[in-house]
Amino acid sequence: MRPNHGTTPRILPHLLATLLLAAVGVVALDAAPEARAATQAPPIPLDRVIPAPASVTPGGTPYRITRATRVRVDGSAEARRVGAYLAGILRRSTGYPLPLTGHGKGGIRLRLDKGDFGAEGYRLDSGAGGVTLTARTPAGLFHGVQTLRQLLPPAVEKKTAQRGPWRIAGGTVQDRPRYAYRGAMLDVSRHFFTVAQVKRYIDQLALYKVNALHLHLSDDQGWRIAVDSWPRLATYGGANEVGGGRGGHYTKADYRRIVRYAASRYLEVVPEIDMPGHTNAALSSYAELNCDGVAPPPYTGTKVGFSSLCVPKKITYDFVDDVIRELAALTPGRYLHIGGDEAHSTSHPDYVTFMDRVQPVVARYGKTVIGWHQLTGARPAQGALAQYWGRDRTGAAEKEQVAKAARNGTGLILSPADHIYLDMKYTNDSRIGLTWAGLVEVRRSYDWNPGAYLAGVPDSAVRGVEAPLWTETVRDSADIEYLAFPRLAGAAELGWSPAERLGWDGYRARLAAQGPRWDNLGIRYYRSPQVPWPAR
Ligand code: NGO
Repeated sequence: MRPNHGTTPRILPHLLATLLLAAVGVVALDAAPEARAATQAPPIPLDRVIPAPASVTPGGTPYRITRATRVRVDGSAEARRVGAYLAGILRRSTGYPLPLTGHGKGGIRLRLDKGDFGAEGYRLDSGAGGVTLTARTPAGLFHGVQTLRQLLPPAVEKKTAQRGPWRIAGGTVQDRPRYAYRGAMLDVSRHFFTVAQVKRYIDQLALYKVNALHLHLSDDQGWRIAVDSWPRLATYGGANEVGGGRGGHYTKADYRRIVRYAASRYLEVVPEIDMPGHTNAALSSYAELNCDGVAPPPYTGTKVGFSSLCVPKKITYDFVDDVIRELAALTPGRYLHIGGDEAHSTSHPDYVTFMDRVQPVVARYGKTVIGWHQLTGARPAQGALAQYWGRDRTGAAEKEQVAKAARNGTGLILSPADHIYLDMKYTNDSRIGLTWAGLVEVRRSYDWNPGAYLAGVPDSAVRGVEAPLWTETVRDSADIEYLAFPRLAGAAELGWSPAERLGWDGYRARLAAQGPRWDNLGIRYYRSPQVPWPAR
């Protein structure tokens, strides 16, 4: 046996050589892309982002992420979580370690600052020395992170290590939303979607700075949320869906998981219990809720307007109180949506009575009412929001009723059905979707201005935009993605970007650039012929 001390000197040169080679290897690996980059396309321009940023000042040297880059976060634990989220995305696709640190110079920096950024705005500064995101809130940093993602090559969205170079164009983006409410609705009643499917959609919404997830939790076909004081709502009323499938419901723990996940992506969950119509699932679960005391059978078709809670009965309000109390307790968000659409089986006086009794219950449990715009035909409570779902050709009287309420202080969320109902077919050939509001191709879904959409509505009344996805024909995530993408991106831009940044020609080019990102994220989108998608 050789003495141990003799081994070291002989091995050292080898070790050194190996280390040197490795170092050279690393340098070579990193230098190659740089050489390529010099002769290749410049980095993605700062304004090729959806939603279009409020203001962009290009210029200066791009920043390049390398193996040595650190993600520096000074600020709260929450800001650090946003930094960790960004590093998590970048580590997978770059293969770089990207450690999270609190100090040092350069690199990718996330900082909180008291400046004038608004509740969700941010600034992105990029130059040879680093990229800095600055915001007043972690939500602002998070939205800035989404912009940063879109400024890196689409390969950044892959789950395994890809070749760079990872460059971000030089300059400054200053950005903040036009509207505070930028929502997407998912109807989990017509078809039920699991927590995992909802989380997947939340991640997709977050890409475009959507900040509200409205869950349509009850309808004729299914009751989807556990209510302890009325357990059959979920166990019996939740056991169906359109077409006769098994349905399902969220336990309170499930629902909390959704709320928590949404919050981690800076979305607020807006739960909806649709009343007094669209209530067959509840009426079939409890006979005593019916005026005649007879429970109707479960319903798995797609008709609307045939069910109503029994407005004169006292038990109706015990039921409403219990449901709203339990749901409000589960909901950290500000809003509780009470539906109110298509109450065709409720007389008008009953409808008004019902809304007069139910809106104060929402307030009592600390929430703000949202209702579909038919609520404006009753007496919207102080501070309530009405969600407009009419069409271009909705009658003048109905539009004026909504506009008048808006002038009297009711805020509006705009969801015009012939523009941003994501469940409308794109063309006659679309494999799923409805057509009652018309065929809605990508251009039609995008080409309208929320600020000028309803005549006679003061600017300040428009609180935002929401893209609803009703699910009569939607069964799984592939179906969700086919209808939501690309139209959802346009709805998000209408909610975020200032009016002067909107415009189909610019949008369509930016939209095309999203295609390869969606491919890398596994989003199965509709390749509309109206959009110049790059070849796959
Ligand atoms: C309408 C109706 C829903 C349907 C949807 C289908 C509203 C607010 N109520 O929108 O029950 O599912 O159309 O597009």
